[in-house]
Amino acid sequence: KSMFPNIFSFLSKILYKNFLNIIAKHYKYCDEGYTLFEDSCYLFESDFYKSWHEAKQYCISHGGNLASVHNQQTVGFLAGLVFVFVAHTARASWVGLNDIEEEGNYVWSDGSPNDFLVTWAPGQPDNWQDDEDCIQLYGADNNSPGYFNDQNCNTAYPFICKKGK
Ligand SMILES: [Ca+2]
Ligand SMILES: [Ca+2]
Repeated sequence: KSMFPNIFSFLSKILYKNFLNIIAKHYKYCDEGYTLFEDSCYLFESDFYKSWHEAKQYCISHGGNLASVHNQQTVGFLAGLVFVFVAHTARASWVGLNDIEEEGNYVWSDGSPNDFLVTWAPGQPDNWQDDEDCIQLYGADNNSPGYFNDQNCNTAYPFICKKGK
């Protein structure tokens, strides 16, 4: 038998593998359960609720962090259709914003810059009873869905994780 068909088969396998690698690099999808928005993947966890710190640990253990937000489009994404129809929750959900270290100095738990002024719900942040340092995004069960509120970090709520695609 001629050796050429074997060589051709060998080369085409290499080419095909390279081709798949190139495709995979250009069209990398989010992990299962995550939803792509802009260049990040978001997980809306509402099957179980966690305190802010536990939620943050959960997100970190899955390769991300609690969600940071850097533009209003992302707020719209988080608060809008996906929030209601993918997460199946109308409840407020933890994001990464907090002023645990210093009262009134809000930072994102993923270390990203605080370059976006979140739209606080009316009367928020109020640091109620001097004990609200973790931030949540209000859902549809609130008068101000899509707006932010400071809440007691130990309270269990749904939460939103974010990681790269
Ligand atoms: Ca506070
Ligand atoms: Ca509050």
